[in-house]
Parts: sequence; structure tokens; C-alpha cells
Amino acid sequence: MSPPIRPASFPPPLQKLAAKVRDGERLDEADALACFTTPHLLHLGRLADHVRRRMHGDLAYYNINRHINPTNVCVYTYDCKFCGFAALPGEDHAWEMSHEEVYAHAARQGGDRVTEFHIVGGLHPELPLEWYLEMLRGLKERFPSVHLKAFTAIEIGWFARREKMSIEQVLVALRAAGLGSLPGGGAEIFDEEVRAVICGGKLDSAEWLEVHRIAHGLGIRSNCTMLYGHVEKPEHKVDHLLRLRRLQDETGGFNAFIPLAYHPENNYLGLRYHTTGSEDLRHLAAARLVLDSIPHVKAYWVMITPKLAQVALSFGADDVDGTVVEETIYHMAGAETEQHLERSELERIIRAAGFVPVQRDTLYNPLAPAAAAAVAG
Ligand code: V47
Repeated sequence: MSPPIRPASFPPPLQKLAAKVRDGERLDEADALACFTTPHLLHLGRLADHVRRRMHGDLAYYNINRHINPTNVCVYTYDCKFCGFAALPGEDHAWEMSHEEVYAHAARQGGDRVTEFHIVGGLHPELPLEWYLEMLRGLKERFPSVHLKAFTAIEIGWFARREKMSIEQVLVALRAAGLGSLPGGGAEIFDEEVRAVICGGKLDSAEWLEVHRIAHGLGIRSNCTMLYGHVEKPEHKVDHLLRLRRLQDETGGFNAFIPLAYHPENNYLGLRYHTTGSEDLRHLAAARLVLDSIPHVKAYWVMITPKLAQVALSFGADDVDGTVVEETIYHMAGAETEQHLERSELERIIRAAGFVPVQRDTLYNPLAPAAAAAVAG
């Protein structure tokens, strides 16, 4: 339980916002802007923590997952200026796994029993949709109980273009091959002017939202993200969160929001700085407060470090992602965190932060019996 909110004890610019949080009222655009501009980070965090505890009590979720990146070859290598992962065909750091290599990667699970494969990659110019369908079928055959959370909206849009199919046809085919849900990547910042600077040329924001709308309509759930810490301004982030909230109001299909901190290494954007801890906490808190209809806010430990992910659990986040096993995208962009955390370590950091760890599946069903009882009771 969180102690009651007393708006009068908040700095005057946050009192109206505090009253809305106390009363469970939706925040408007001006409130959302205040979340990104107030200097009172601890007060903002206190409000986000109140909402987080109202929704999830003292439970904190994690899963046992494995990332698989079948290829980093990408037709948008020079369009997505912030990306340190992509490569052109034939470049030294380009890779393309065979199906057998994907299955071998999947089998190396780091000791814990994996419940999710998180599969994303570059937009390969040569690989047909059938190659991906075969990969999903092969994974399902070998690992029938593992949920396949695969392909960002950017990849789905690319498959549709390449194959001259509709988004719906692509999603239906992927689902028939074993796709369980979509990860949230590729959203970056929806504002078209910012997008033109950081990733002009790739799938536009309306199309990103449309892919998720269609997926939700088919009963395929998904996550959503926002890339921050580059050239964007507070109003762009407000616009981004409100566009996500509107879609969630329409479909209810998002499971979790993950704010993604920009990492500056090995890319063409020409920015030097990593985000600071205060910025990371602010984005998590703002998300929890504004995205009232999205159930979960994830503090992705790979990106912000396990230590800050612990603090984030008191700033609105209720999930730390999973064991991951082998992270590539952030490590190629300069992340210095581990590539893998064991389940015992995830549980230890959650407990040490004062929360009760709950192992979940991709769709947030609690898995371990003790955890299920905690959620039920
Ligand atoms: O789509 C790429 C971003 C995303 C950089 O859905 C970068 O559960 C920062 O989406 N600095 C991939 N960000 C990661 C992602 C994700 C991660 C964890 C969980 C989930 C989920 C999704 O990372 C990309 C892009 O938006 N990205 N390069 C960079 N230099």
C-alpha cells in the first residue's frame, strides 16, 4: 500500500497533477508536459509509485527469455542514423544466421528454462517472408512451449512491401507459423520532423501505429516503446505518449510500454551523450502517469543497468524484462551492462529493492505457483 497523496504537500506546479493522481483522473496534455519538465523528480516519482502500487501492489515482474537476432543486415542501415546494430550486406560486422544456427542459438538458454524467444533483426533485402515462416515453424517444432515474440512493426511493414501483401495477410501468415506477439521496437519518436532527423526513410509513425492496430484487431498483443535522449523535445514525447494512449483506448492490445534510452556509440547521428539516471527515471515515471490504460511499464535492465532498474521499481516501473541471455542491439550501441542475468539474480535485485518478484509469461500470466498465489491474493 502507498500512503495517501496529499496534494498540498507537493510543490505548487505539481499540485493539480497530484490531485488528479489521488482521484484517479486521467492526465491531460499540459499535465503530461509537466511530467517532462518539472525539476521535482522525487515528487514525480512519488506520484508514479502511487499509481504503480495501485495497479500492481508490491509485485515486480520478470520473465525468462532469450533474444535472437537472426540477421543484422538491413536496408535502412543509413536511414536509421541512431542504430549501431545494422550492417549492409558484405560489411565486416554483418551476419546472417541459417535456420540451423537460429535453432542452435535458441537451444543455448543460459541455464534457466526459457518461456519466450524475443526475435528481431534487420530488414534483409534477400530473405523472403517464407524464410521467416520456416524459422518460426522450426522453433515451434523444437520448443513448442516457448512463446515467440517476434518482429517489430518495421519488419512487418517491410515483409508486406517486399511480398506485396497487406499487413493483415503478413500477420495472419506469421501467426499461423507460430508468432505469439509483437515486441515494441521501431516506434522511436512519432513526431514526423524528429523522425526525419533520426530515421527518415523508414516506416512512418502512422504505419507503425497501423501495424499494431491491425495486430490488436487480430488478437495479437504487443508492446510499445519510445526512444529518448537524442534530439527530441518534451512536446514530442507528450505527443508520442498520447498517440499510444489513444491507440490503447481503441484496442486495449498493448501489454507494456518500454522507454528506450538512446545509446550513442557506432552510429551516424553524431551525438555523444548517454542519458543520465535522472532522465531515465523521469521517463519511466512520466510513462506510468500518462499511459493509464497500458498495464505495464518496463525498466529494461540491459539499457539502464540492473542497479537503476531497482530504483525504477519505485518510479513507476513494475517489470524489469528478463534473463535475455545474449543482447546485441544495445551492446553494439555502447551498453556496458551484462548480456545475461540469471533468474536468481533478477529475483535478488527485485527483493533487495523491496518488491516481490513474479515470474511471468510474455502475456503477464504469473508462472511460478508462489507468484500466482501472490497475484491472486
Ligand atoms: O527498435 C536501436 C532501439 C529497439 C538504439 O518489446 C536503440 O519487450 C537506443 O524494442 N540506442 C530494440 N535504442 C529494443 C526493443 C525492446 C527491448 C526490450 C524489450 C522490448 C519488448 C523491446 O532499440 C529498436 C530501436 O527502437 N534502438 N538502436 C540505440 N543506439
